[in-house]
Order: sequence, then C-alpha cells, then structure tokens
Amino acid sequence: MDLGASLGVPSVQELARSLKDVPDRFIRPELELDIVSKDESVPVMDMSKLVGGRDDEEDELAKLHAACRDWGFFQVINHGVAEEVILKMKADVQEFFRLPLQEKMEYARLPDDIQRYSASHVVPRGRKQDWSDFLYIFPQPRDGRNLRFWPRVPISFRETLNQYSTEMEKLNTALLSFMARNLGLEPEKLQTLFEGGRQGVRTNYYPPCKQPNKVLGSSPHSDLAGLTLLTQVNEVQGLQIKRNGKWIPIDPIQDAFIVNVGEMIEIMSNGEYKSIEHRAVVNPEKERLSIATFHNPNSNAVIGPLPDIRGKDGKKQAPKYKSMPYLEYMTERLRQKKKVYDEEGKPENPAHQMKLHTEAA
Ligand SMILES: O=C(O)CCC(=O)C(=O)O
Repeated sequence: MDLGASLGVPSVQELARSLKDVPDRFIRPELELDIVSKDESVPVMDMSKLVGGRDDEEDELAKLHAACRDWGFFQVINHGVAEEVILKMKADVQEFFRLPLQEKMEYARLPDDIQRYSASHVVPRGRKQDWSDFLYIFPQPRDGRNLRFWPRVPISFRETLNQYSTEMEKLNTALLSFMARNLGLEPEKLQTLFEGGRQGVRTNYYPPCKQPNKVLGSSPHSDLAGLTLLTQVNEVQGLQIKRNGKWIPIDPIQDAFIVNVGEMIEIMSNGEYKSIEHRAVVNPEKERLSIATFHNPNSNAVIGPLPDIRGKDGKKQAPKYKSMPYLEYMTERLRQKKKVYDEEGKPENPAHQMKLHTEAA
C-alpha cells in the first residue's frame, strides 16, 4: 500500500490507520525532557465588554493589553460570531477529512500555488515530520480566490467557508481596533494595514497516535502574520504554548476563539506585543481537528515599528526592528527560514532568532 505517496504526498491519516508502529521519521526522543505545566492558563477576554461603552470597558481593554504584552495568546468569548457559522464550519471540515484519500487528493498542491490538501510539511534534512494532515486555502481577498482548492464535497463546504472567512475577517478587524487603541494609535491604524490582505485558513487533522509522547502534531513555531484566530473542532485538546521554558496546555473554552499575536504585529508594536512559540500534541485514541485563520497585511503595507508606539513607561522607544515593504519582508523571511532548514536541519527556531532586528536591538 503506498498510502498516497504515488499521488505526491503520504497521508498521515492513512498511515495511522494502517501501521502498527510509528515510523522513525516522526519519533522525537527529546520530547521526554520537556516540562508541561498546568500552573497557569491563558487570559480570557470578554468582547461584549469592549463594545457599546460599558462601565467595565476600560478594565477589559487593560486586560487585553496585558494579555498581548505578557502572553501573546488569549481566548475570546462573546465575540459575536454566529454559532451556526462555527458549527457548520466544524461539521464540514470533519466531513472533508472523512473522505477517501483519492477524493481529498483532488486538492493537492500544484507547482505554482501553496494552497493545498497535504500531509504535514515536506521534511527537510534532519527534521522530524509532524503527525498531521491539513487543508490550506486563501479565502481572502475574494478576488484572489482559487476555487480549485475549495472542496466540492461536502456540498456545503464552499458556502460554509465563505461565511466563516467573512466572520473571521470581521473579528480580526474588531480585535485590531482594540489593540490599536491600547497601543495609543488611531483605532483604524492597524486595520488599514491589514485591509484587503491575504487571509489563510488552515484546517488541521491530527490522527490518534499510539506513541503520543514521542511525536508532535505541529512542531514548535510562531506565526508569521498578524493575528491568528483558532478554533478547536472537537473536544480533544492539543495546543500548548511556550512560557518561561515550560509548555502550557490551552484548555479551549467552548465557543471561544484562541487568538495569538503573530510576528508582524510584534514588529508593528515595536516588541510591545509578543509572538509566542506554540505546538500541537496528539492523542493516543482520538483524532483532533483545529481550524487556524491567519491574517496578513495588504501588499502596500510597510512592516516595521509604527511611529506612535510607546513603551511601558509611556515614552517613545527607538525602533527595535527594521522596516521594509510587505513583499520584501515576506521574501526575506522565507529566505531566512529556508536557510535555517538547509543549514541547521533541526527543528524550526523560535521566530525571535530570525527576526529582522536592527543592529541595536
Ligand atoms: O492545532 C492547533 O491547535 C495549532 C495549529 C497551529 O499552530 C497552526 O496551524 O499553525
């Protein structure tokens, strides 16, 4: 059985179904040394307190500011995204991954596009493979859509994704305006930079694994773009974030979104907000699914510290990062990433080591 390899990529979902032992290319003995701690949990924001001029608005804004500064991650409840849109998206994603491999492979990669259904990333020399498959689509901007990668089955998938993507865009915009206020910027400042930018929706499928403590569903990484909005599809936990040298599991609140600050917001905020390393672990018996939505700035944006940003002391700080146009930034960043893979051949470094620091930073 070739488990889809002849179709260009082996599916971990198929592998998990058919093999007794986990192949060596997934096994990471070093995970034994990791410390997982449940002593802390990520902050929870109530968005209903941030809209409509309530008495507790200022307190909630301060909580949001502290969450972005000290954690880089938070959960958001009462976010206003209609429950039926979320439930439909979760149901359609589950149905998609239940399709036979041959059907899913209709959405496999083409040479000129990174949207795709795939097993986890191609593994560079010396790196271990993630225990996951995924479907990656760019639903925004609308006029850039390539429906070639949008599943036709289940039949509702395309409309569901259309609605979900629109809702995620709205939530992203609202959160950016609160963050801009907290950073002392014009409320529209961040949203203007992200308006019309590329949105990526990545649905992750983590099969159950007989050796859950020796593999990872998603290797440690930090996100490159602006805000990531994540929803866990079923009840199986797996997301962990790195904090003070330990891995902290996130226990998702039902109907909440898990939000994290990406590298570009870290840079725009001149390091006031932090882009944090995270990973996904897998379950011995149950599959896990998640949907991550990434938001990129538009192609006219300049990625660099915004001039009005002030530090904790309320004073303007010297820029800690270089500024460069979005497209140039992406090219440079992907080149750096590739260099680390090619030269070091070890798990991806935290983004902090690869950022475009100025000499002084
Ligand atoms: O599945 C998760 O909880 C994390 C997914 C993730 O970090 C990603 O897709 O980049």
